[in-house]
Amino acid sequence: MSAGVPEGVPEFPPGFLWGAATSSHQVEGGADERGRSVWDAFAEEPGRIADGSTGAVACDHYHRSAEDTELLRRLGVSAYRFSMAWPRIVPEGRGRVSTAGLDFYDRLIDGLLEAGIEPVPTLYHWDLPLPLEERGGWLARRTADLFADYAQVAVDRFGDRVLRWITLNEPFIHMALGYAFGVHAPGKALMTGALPAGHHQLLAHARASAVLREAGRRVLLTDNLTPVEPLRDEDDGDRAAADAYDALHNRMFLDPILLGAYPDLGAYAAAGAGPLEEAVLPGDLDEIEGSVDALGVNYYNPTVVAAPGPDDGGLPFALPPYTDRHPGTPTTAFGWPVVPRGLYDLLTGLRRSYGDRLPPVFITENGCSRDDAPDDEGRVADAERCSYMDGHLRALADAVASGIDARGYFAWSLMDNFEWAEGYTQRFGLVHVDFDTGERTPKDSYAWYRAWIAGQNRDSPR
Ligand code: IFM
Repeated sequence: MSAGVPEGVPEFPPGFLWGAATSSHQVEGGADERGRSVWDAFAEEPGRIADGSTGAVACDHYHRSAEDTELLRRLGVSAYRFSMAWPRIVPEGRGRVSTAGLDFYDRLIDGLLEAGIEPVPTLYHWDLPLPLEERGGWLARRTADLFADYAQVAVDRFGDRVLRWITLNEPFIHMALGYAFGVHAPGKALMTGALPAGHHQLLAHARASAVLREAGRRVLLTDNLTPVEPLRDEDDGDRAAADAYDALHNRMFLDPILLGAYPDLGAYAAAGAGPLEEAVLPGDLDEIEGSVDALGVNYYNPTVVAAPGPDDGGLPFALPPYTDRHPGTPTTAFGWPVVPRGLYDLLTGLRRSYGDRLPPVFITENGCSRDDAPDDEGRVADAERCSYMDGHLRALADAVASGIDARGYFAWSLMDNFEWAEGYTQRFGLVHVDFDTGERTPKDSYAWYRAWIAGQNRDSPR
């Protein structure tokens, strides 16, 4: 597919938000002008990041936010999802507030509003202030209260201009990769001992939600969700493993909010699921239930699950390549399967599971990585990304046509950035970033998305 105007663009509901997303640690840089986070310390440990890089400079968005706002304005988006760095606003994680940090987000928000773009901040996208990690991080219940204090600081300062707030980004991925498997910061490999880090994030979300609602703001939690299927439909072991995986990845972070209870994690008992029961205190689930006004959904791919083998560390599942069940499925540079229909399956599956309890949804991330580089004329021809977005947006349109109340879509990402443990080796941007010079080059997908948005109704946001 070329970067021309997409054909037959389906109409989305009036007021649907068209956006792009980033996160603080992945784009901001300006590390000397904020407190240290877990990711600073983690990336400095040899061998943690694929290319040995850090997020100290990243896209230097901290010093180039006006230029990036202009890129968003020219893209034609109606909303921008970014995250606030907790260590930039509250450098030690509690106590002293940084005026310079607040001023930075003031400038960003005001610039966005002047450009006619709704700011949609995420309060926490994995960059925990390092002093809090040294006191237990998300394994410590107290972190939930400190997060609510930080939410109060943010809403006091920005609540007059920001309506929609996302509390946390992808608590499952943060728990699993950061605390269970140790491949993300803070690098702990506790296996099921990580479960309290999930519960404390949900508690933090609920307490911050109460603060934001008290200020009359709307609250989202963004989950990374994946439709799950067994490797072999007829195999009882694979089906049980798929259920166990679904309970952990999806339902552990949805059921408490939408149903007021954790799913059955009995399959994890052999691996030791007890820590979760110990972490959940009376009253916690009452606080968590109903704590969102809308759900943020990050969708990248479906997951195929098989019965575990002896090398699966006592966990009740194994994760074979998606292509073991669906040979020939194309993959991104990351190796993730490209399955646009999975977005439709995911959203309609959520409605089947939660019925009327499913709130409106915003797709808060969707995108693909690719080995992008400018050609001799300086053009970045990323036809696969255009095709990826086209397929996913059409699947989303089908979901909307089937009755799903979807109210926005945010492309991940506005620009290439620090892709966590992969460093700068995985490029997800609509805009190419030269990490030596900081130079931004809009890719073909940027023009493609601009054309797609231009074909849509741009009523004021709901
Ligand atoms: O870059 C990440 C983002 O920080 C969280 N969701 C998935 C993206 C791609 O891996």
